[in-house]
Amino acid sequence: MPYIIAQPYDYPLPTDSNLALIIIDMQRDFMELGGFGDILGNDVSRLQTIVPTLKRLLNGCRALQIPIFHTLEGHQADLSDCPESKRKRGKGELTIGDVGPMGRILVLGEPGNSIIPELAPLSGEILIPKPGKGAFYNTQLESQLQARNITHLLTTGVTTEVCVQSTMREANDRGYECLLVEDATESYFPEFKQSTLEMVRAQGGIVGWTAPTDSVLQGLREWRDEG
Ligand code: TIU
Repeated sequence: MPYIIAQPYDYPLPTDSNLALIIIDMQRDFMELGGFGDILGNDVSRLQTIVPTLKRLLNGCRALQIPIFHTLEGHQADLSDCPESKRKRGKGELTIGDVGPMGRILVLGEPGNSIIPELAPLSGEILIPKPGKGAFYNTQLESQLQARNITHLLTTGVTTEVCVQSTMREANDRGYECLLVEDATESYFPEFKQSTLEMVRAQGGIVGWTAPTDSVLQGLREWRDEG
């Protein structure tokens, strides 16, 4: 039985279904000054630290022909999919839909609302725009996973305790086997990242597993060699 060395115990890889890499919201809005993350009052520079590791994981998965999903948090131009509660929240002068240095904040199609160039999707990879924190809410994600018989998700991206954790919890409730890649996710708050890793794998893996990129790539290569 192929597996990834992980916590709280080895993560079994699928034998008659598929696995995907899902990269959550690696978009300029969260990574750069003037975006949504910045206007919420966060130090966006922290998130840059995972880019080389996530790129290595992405390239490794591409080489192994693992399906890749990218998500992008953003709203329709008329904000019809943005609850007033979300728009009102935050402490900056600007809010969702207002014009900032990278265009309208958190609006689909605006310059800031794009995946950072280092991790830009290639053709054949699936981009899921999402209005919420969890990637299953009001999106095509579940039907796209089902169409590919995907049961296992490697989750990565930003921010660990917000969109990444929300997505893992949504996935877990839908029966997906989720592994959070420890050094391919980051938060504006180091203590929240650490707590999230612990929350996910506590109680015998109540939400799923965690493992570093090196362990993930090693397990995936062995799995592909055996398969
Ligand atoms: N604010 C924050 O930490 N995150 C978000 O608003 N979205 C995501 O996590 N993608």
